Amino acid sequence: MEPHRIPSVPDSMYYIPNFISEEEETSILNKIPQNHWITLTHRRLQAVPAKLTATNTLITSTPLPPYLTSPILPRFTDLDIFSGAPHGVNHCLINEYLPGQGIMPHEDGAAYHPVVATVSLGGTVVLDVVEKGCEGARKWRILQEPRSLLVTMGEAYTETLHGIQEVREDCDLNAETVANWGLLGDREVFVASGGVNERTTRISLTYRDVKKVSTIGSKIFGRGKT
Ligand SMILES: O=C(O)CCC(=O)C(=O)O
Repeated sequence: MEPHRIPSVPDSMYYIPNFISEEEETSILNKIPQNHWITLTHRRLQAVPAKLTATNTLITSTPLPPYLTSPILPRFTDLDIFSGAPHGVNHCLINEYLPGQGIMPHEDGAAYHPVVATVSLGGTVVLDVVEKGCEGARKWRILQEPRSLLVTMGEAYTETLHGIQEVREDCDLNAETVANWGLLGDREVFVASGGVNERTTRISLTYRDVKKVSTIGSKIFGRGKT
């Protein structure tokens, strides 16, 4: 992963452009079930295989569906991304953002093993990362291109917040303002546009390992239904 490390951010964030191909991106987008969306005020989402409970437990007997695992999870294994996680990867949040939509700065927290891997589909977006707490905290901008992978772990996971501004354009994108500029797949797009990214619909797949897992509840619910 060393060649993919984003310089200047806390240890460790990694960016890999073209992690999946255009064909793989289209195939995943076509397989996302359209009747499972939960609509929030500023985006819509699907928690797969299930939402966590109030005690941050994943209650399920269903693994991630094949369209979310192949070809992505074997590539995580090749890169050793979740090698220290108790269950490997057992959860994926699918977020959809229309132009002008975003997500408030937040941390992913202790419910998960402290590694998150995000695959971007569709549009390009800037993820804002900010040090927790103190005034005058350091900030970074991470540009996420379609089909890219962003991995956050270690201090970057525990000591920073991340969010996406609710704007229709990301502006002022250049080598000085974008932390992963040198790692981008196609910088020329942003040079040609004068440093502007016009937002289009973006879907992100955020893969994690939920620490607390139970299959008991789902077995009881399953039996109850039959
Ligand atoms: O869409 C993204 O890249 C960020 C998603 C996110 O922050 C989250 O799922 O917690």
